[in-house]
Amino acid sequence: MTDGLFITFEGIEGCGKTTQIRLLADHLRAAGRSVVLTREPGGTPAAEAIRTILLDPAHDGLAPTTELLLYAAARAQHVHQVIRPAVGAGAVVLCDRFADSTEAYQGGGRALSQETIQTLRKVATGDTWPDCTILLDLSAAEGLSRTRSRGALDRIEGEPLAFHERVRAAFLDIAAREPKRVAVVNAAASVETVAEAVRVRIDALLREAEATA
Ligand code: Z5A
Repeated sequence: MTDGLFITFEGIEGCGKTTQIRLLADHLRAAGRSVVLTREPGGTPAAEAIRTILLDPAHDGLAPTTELLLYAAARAQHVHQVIRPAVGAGAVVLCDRFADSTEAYQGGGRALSQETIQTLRKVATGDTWPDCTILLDLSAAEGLSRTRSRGALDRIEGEPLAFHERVRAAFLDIAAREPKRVAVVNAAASVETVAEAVRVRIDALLREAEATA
């Protein structure tokens, strides 16, 4: 049994991750691949319970360090229970957000120390790391206008525009630092144009993985 692939989708809220991850899952399944679709925070019953705490606007007094620890705890369980076993069994794992979100939101948005964030990342993920990350890049104003038209905001969506602009800048910094892993896709384009850009990138990655297997 050869290992599968671990692919993450990242970006500010409203950038279209949920839409695109489903379209890619359909494309890969139609090509006969075994696909596991999952998300963070969440993906297991315990991690989904942590998600409820994290996104509940009633917890508006949550300290940034508490938030960071909860995201890390949810991730540790998710990696242990879902991601690592699925990749080991040969599946393509598509994950809506992963550790780059912590660097962008808790690092860029909340200004927590990079050293603490990276230390916790290693504790939570061990040697599990994405083979490829699709960064759906969109202006914070456009992303917020897409999500705000949906109605009630969660605890993080309710942060001001400047917070979301810092998050976007932090994502772009990661992409500049790791251009081989992170593909930046213009998320302001139509759903179909974005989906085609994602498919081209992932199909190339799968061909590459097969050639080296
Ligand atoms: N978070 C964190 O702080 N630290 C961490 O370590 C992790 C997460 C892992 C999770 O919320 C929150 O946790 C998130 C970051 C934080 N912050 N917030 N808020 P979530 O999972 O509930 O929310 P989200 O990840 O931000 O997703 P979202 O708001 O649901 O957006 P999306 O999945 O990226 O987009 P979408 O649902 O596919 O599309 C949004 C709308 O835009 C929808 O009406 C679509 O029809 C529309 N759309 C999609 N694509 C297009 C295009 N191309 N053109 C026009 N309209 C479009």
